[in-house]
Amino acid sequence: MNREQALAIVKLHLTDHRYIHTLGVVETSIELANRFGANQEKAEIAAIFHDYAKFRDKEEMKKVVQEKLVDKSFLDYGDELLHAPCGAYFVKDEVGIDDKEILDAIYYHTTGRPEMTLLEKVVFLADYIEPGRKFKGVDDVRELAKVSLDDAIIQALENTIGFLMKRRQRVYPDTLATYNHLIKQKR
Ligand code: DGI
Ligand code: FE
Ligand code: FE
Ligand code: FE
Repeated sequence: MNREQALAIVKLHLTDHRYIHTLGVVETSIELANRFGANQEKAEIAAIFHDYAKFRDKEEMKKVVQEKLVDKSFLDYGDELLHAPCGAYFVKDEVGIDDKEILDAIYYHTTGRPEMTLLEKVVFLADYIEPGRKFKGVDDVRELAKVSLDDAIIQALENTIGFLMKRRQRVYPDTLATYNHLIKQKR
């Protein structure tokens, strides 16, 4: 599957706004892959499909977690998390991609996980800093991303965890574990 075919598939599943976000994630993933030595072709495909399930029916996704996925913990931390693991499932099942590294980059793009692969880190960070993102603090993360993948991800996680806590939302345990893991590695 080439880039155009992949983009045509994903476009059918997204709003215009989310499709433009996806194009930004693709561009930034390629840039980060080249800067930090990840596989550029895999980064591109993972980025194209990372939000494939963003607009899927929530009940359908909960059913997928219950019936098809090993880790059920996604059900307990807010519906926003579902599109990442379910996206990986649908991209395999419906699009036929079965490269484990690409599927994992989709699966973990929202929460991260300790011991993220280089490809997972690239897509996770690109999702946060692509040019269309306007979050408070995103420019600091963009600056860090010029130098260190891990430092940029630590800052992105700090921002996201703080954002969730300010709103009294639950923080997914692996999001915190990712943060702890990266901090520990620095010392
Ligand atoms: O899908 P995108 O909007 O491009 O970005 P994303 O996949 O990073 O999803 C962002 C959403 O996920 C946002 O509403 C915050 C939420 N989120 C991220 N980490 C966590 C989280 N929600 C919970 N409950 N816990 C988390 O650790
Ligand atoms: Fe997402
Ligand atoms: Fe994200
Ligand atoms: Fe995204």
